[in-house]
Amino acid sequence: MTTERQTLRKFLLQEQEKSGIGQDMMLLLEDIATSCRIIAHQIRNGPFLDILGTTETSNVQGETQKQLDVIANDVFLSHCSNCARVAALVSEEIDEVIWLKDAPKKGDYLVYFDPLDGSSNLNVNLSVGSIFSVVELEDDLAELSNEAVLIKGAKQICAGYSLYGPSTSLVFSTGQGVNGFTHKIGSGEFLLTFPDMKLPEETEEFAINASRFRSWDAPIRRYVEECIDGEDGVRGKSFNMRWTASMVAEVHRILTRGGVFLYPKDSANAHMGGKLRLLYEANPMGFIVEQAGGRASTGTERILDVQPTGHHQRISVVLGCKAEVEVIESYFADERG
Ligand code: AHM
Ligand code: MG
Repeated sequence: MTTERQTLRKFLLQEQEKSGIGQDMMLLLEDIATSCRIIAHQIRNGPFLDILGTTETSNVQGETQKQLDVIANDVFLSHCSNCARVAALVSEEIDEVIWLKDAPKKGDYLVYFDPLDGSSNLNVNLSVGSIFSVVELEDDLAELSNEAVLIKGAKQICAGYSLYGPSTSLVFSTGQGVNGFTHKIGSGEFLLTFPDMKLPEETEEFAINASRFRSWDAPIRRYVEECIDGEDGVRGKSFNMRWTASMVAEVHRILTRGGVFLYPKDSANAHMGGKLRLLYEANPMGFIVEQAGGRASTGTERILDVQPTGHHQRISVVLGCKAEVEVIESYFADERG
């Protein structure tokens, strides 16, 4: 027996009545959903189209680009440019801010995105995702500058991700909780399958790349060692561990069954500020996690309160179940004395 599920369009129309999300945001979200459907299709057919390999080029981060990184970026750029209210786009794959308007006005949108996160998973047929974030300009802009897009995550009006796993999920928040949709193959539609996603307060599962152990700061070592000590240690309970090398897959798992995800700044990546990018990875995921009742921190402060200093800035990330993130923050506080 199949249950009749709400379509994305119907959900957005209801949201428009309930919480007043505007017509432009609806159109933008539908264009993002279209982008994700196209990217999912390309990934699924990647081996036949011979597009799972790398390109000759590097992105601004100095990372080799996969062919699908470039394809996904082009799809996001063309579809997000449809909405007349979008003033600028910031992509992980493009060095400069892309301005679509000469004289952006108060209320125009800035859209930040990582078109294909975790793309090292492509050749091994594991999950990857796309991440997006939207803020509104607070004033008319007198001139176009990179500084104009350096807006705190707390100002996001919408954020979300698409997970290209066994099925394609679209999860987003416009500031009224978090809802998850699944693309129904053959129908062209995203249907509401995970309404009002919520994180439990506590967890016994953590996710971290443990091969970086020797580079971690003391609070992170302490936290992981205490988890591994299990029932005999100070935490007094057994912990499970997962690492998918795809932040979107980690966050989706945490939204589904709880957990905590850590990609901290450590002695090996400190010169860059960490690994994950603030504007199109940490901020949108932080917004989603908070909207689902969790917490997102650098270890020492709320991610959404960090004033960005660069549009490709990296940052330390600890996010997930509230009580567990607070434990980690308390270890950083102990370290500061
Ligand atoms: P990317 O944007 O270049 O794909 O990098 C981000 C990804 C995250 O999805 C994931 O959590 C992390 O990098 C994995 O890093 P590692 O290679 O240390 O496992
Ligand atoms: Mg990424």
